[in-house]
Amino acid sequence: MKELKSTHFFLITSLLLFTASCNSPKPRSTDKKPNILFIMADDHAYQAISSYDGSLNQTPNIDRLAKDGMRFTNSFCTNSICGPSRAVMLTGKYSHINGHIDNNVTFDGSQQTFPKLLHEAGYQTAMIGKWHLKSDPTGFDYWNILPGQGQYYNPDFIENGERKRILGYVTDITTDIALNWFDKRDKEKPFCMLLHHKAPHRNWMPAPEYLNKYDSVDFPVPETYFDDYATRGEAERDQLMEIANDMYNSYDLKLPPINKEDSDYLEATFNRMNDKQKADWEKAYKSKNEDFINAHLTGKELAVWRYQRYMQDYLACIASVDDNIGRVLDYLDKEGLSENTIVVYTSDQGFYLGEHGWFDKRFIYEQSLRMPLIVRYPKEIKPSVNDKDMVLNLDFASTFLDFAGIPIPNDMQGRSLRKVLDSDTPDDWRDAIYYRYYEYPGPHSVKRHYGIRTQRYKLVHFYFDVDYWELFDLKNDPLEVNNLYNQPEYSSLIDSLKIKLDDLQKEYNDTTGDQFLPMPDVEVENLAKNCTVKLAFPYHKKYQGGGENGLTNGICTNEKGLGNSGYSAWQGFEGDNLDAIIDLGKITKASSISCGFLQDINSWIFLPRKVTFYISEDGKNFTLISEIKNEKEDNKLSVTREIFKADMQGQPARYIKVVAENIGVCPEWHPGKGNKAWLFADEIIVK
Ligand code: SGN
Ligand code: CA
Repeated sequence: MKELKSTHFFLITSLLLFTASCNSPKPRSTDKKPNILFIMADDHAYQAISSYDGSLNQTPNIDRLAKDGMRFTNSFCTNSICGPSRAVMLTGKYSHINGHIDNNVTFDGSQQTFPKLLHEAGYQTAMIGKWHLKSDPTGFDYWNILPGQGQYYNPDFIENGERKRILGYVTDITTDIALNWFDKRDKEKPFCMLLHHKAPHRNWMPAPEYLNKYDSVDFPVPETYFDDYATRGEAERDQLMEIANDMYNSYDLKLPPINKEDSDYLEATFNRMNDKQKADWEKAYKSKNEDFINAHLTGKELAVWRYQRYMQDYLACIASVDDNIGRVLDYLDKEGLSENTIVVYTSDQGFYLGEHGWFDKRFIYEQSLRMPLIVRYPKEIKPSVNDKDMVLNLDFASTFLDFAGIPIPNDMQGRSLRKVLDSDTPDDWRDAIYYRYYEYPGPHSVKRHYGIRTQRYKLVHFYFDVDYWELFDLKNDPLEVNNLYNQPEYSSLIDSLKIKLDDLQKEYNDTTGDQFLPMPDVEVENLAKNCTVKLAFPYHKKYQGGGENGLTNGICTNEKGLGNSGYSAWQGFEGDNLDAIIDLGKITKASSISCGFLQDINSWIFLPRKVTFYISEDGKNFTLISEIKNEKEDNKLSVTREIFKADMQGQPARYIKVVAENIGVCPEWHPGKGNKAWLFADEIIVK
């Protein structure tokens, strides 16, 4: 638009154009459409990129991009967790609009996404690496993705629907696949590639060549590592993401396992290595682990050691990411593609590297809210650091469409960054960002919250099972340890921030904040309530569904809540049948008996193959009263709850036996095929 500003004629024409199609991008019909290479790592903290902060590591290849492009320091996500952030990027819409509020949801791939719009406009589109949205990718000519979180060593990939295991290290393989696709692509068409690395996601397994890279480095311990969360609330105190307390010894810290849970966790990652890989791995950790064991560390020293080990592995994973970005940039140079390709480097969110004592993300605080963002496009972007404009992952979709000359749909909620990238930020650029996090109850137990961040302040409300606010002054308290919300002198500031928050919720249509709350469990009166239960196979201690007599405690899952209820009422059996005898206490003439079962295939939970009900007067001789086969055995419904019910016709009985047959192992078509399947039972109800 710059070249048009000089004459009245052009000014008027451009104004007319502007009013005719408010949201249309600047057409540059003479230009060749730019290619788009959207590189994303998983959980890559900006603290671990040397152009942001060189105190931890060096990332020379990511820095190459930063040197020639625009690097943002105020780039943020709207919901700091993997699946939701990716869904926001694809759709240009907030989680409450695109529906992907947390990692439990299956992405609705039928909705509008920027790859689909680019594809319709003649782009060749490819999605390679971590996807994590559960449904198959849509809008891509080619996709080759990791199932779920993916594995570091010898990962499985699903190539346009076909699953294969590939020998090697995930970051290298992901890059190989990308370069291979570049070679084979139709060179007449512009491309858009989403190149999404798994690394450096938990459990931070470095490549063989980097297993000892940081052994002799002593990383600076963050100032807030021993944060006591004073002035803040339950959410900060009750989270389960402390390096000192919540990491597994073997799985996370690569020490010898100390209990069964620890070794079970490790098995899934270690057992897929081949002999050579296992030998390299054991050799690399052996002597440093021995040193650790002999040192008998406790207390703060142990906490610091755990931080150091975390940093060594996490940063070693990033070393491979950086090398592989170098390979891709070299390829673009060699093929003459660098000039006409927009290269983006980002992460799905930020990550804690010991700040507040934490790993993981989820909170609205700076380290997990802020995403690294570097954009290189020599044709339009001058090398610079943008440390003022607040930009969002919500803006990516509109930005890509704008650069490609495709009209930006009115229902996208982000704004194109094109002018910002041209160092010509619109005067009405946002002065506050809106955030909401939902995944609670859930992994790491970070409570639900929403809030806003302005250039200087952050206002947060934690809700659902708590109700409190926080205010931080980022200028005077950049470490966010001093919650000012309850200090009277801030009350008028708080009022004005609440108005702003309210305005943003209206603007983004997030005005029914409780629509995604998990449904509370319900209480059901019945004859079996509070009766004792004897199980032939124990329930798994992770999913206790009320414990010992949980199947008769009267507490039932809410049918609308299902998997979203946090599994509080479900009792889980891993690979085993539910085989329960309940004692009604006296001979009773009941009319019916029922039990509810869950299917949640993404969590490897399947309905039973069949359920059999028996009755007995003495607890020894049981009579079969009903055998119910699962009519939907072959269904692939992602989440469903079925009640299996038998008619007792008033026959006298004191004991009732319920046997629900676990399908055993995950079926052929399932990503977990061959692994133990879960059976989840709800309440046994006798009426
Ligand atoms: C797994 C990890 C968590 C992580 C979530 C979400 N545990 O559950 O530490 O927070 O994924 O990560 S693990 O034991 O399986 O490694 S996300 O990237 O998908 O959002
Ligand atoms: Ca992530």
